[in-house]
Amino acid sequence: QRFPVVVVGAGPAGLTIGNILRAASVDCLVLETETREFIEQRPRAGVIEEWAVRGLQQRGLADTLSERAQLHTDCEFRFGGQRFRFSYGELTGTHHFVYPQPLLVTDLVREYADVRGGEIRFGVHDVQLHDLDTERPSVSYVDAETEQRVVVACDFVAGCDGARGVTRAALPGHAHIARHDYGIGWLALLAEAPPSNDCVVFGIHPNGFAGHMARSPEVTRYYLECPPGDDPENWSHERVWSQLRQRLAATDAGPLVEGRLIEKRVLDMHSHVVEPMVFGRLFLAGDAAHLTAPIAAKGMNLALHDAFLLGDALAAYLTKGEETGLDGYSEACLRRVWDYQEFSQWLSEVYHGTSSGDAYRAGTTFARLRRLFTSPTAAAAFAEQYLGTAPAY
Ligand code: RFL
Repeated sequence: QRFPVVVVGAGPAGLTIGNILRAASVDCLVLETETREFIEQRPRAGVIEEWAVRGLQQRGLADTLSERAQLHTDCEFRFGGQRFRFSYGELTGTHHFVYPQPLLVTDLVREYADVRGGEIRFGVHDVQLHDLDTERPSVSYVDAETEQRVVVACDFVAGCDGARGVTRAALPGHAHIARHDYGIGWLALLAEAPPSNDCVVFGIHPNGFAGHMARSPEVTRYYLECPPGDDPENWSHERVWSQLRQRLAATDAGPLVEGRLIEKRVLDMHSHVVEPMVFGRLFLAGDAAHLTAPIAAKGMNLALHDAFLLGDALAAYLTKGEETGLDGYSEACLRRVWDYQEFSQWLSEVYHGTSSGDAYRAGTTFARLRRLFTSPTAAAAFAEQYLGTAPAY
């Protein structure tokens, strides 16, 4: 078998690249370890930045999203028992789109496999990359049905298999990986309950951070700061809702609408960045190259940014022999990656400073928060970073 491009991983990054290649009539093969049903239901992100939605629209990938996504223009900080609304939409004229990641993945798989006729293999295992530093790389995998190893020759490999995939491990030993561990855990919850507020809420409280994010009229995501590595079983239904009520309490705030917890998992907050994102014929994209702790809800947006650049660059090279996109790929991605990493680090201090037990950090956290609501310049800078600026290209 031979395909010009093998894409490893059918997440937002891999599927977007596959779709861009198919639109340019470039053949590619997507390999995915999970089943189609599984990836279409895996709950994760929900917040997509406006420039990313425009990028999907330009590539014909956002028809359903454009119809069904909710537009968000405000968020609310709660601290010191009070609520402070932050209208970033008014400040910037742009907004966030809330559209659950499994719906986006469902749309992208359908478009790739059912509409654009792209090849995809689900349930593969033991994916291995070969000869990446030659002009004739290949990828091999064990097929789900036949249990036979299949070798696919290709020109390029797009490594889009997420934070726990195998493509990053194919980098040579001297590859540079910068890591940051926040030393904090978040209990990520999905509640079968309508949202309790008309916008995202960030609760900054001595007991720890709490977050409220609408996902759909029936489902709401909540987060509770907890020790890293904590066992979700330590968090009973009663403890979760009592902590959410305490940490999100504020004068004039409505009651929380409680519901059954349908997801409860602990995420340890850490990030890493691979530099450069390219080795020979392997191009990494999305979480495979840079894991971004979900503090500022940036991961999927970065995955889409990489995918637009890599999809366009591969299509330009394979159809017209243009090399500039591939040559500049890593640098162009990393500029946004580091910008978003820095913002996540800044925001982490806002969320976690007061619960650190350190009176000095608590004092500076409140100073940052007050500045957002007293300095128009600080507010404008925050809004710009929170929404992510449109790419220059
Ligand atoms: P994905 O989505 O992890 O997809 C990788 C795919 O590769 C498959 N795979 C393999 N396939 C073949 N061979 C292998 N050896 C393989 N190993 C793995 C996997 O099964 C999977 O299908 O990576 P991608 O495409 O880079 O997309 C990244 C995003 O998924 C991620 O950054 C976001 O989910 C992060 N994130 C958020 N990002 C946002 O922009 N906004 C948010 O609101 C937001 N909320 C979140 C989040 C991540 C969360 N978790 C679970 C860490 C909330 C949570 C709780």
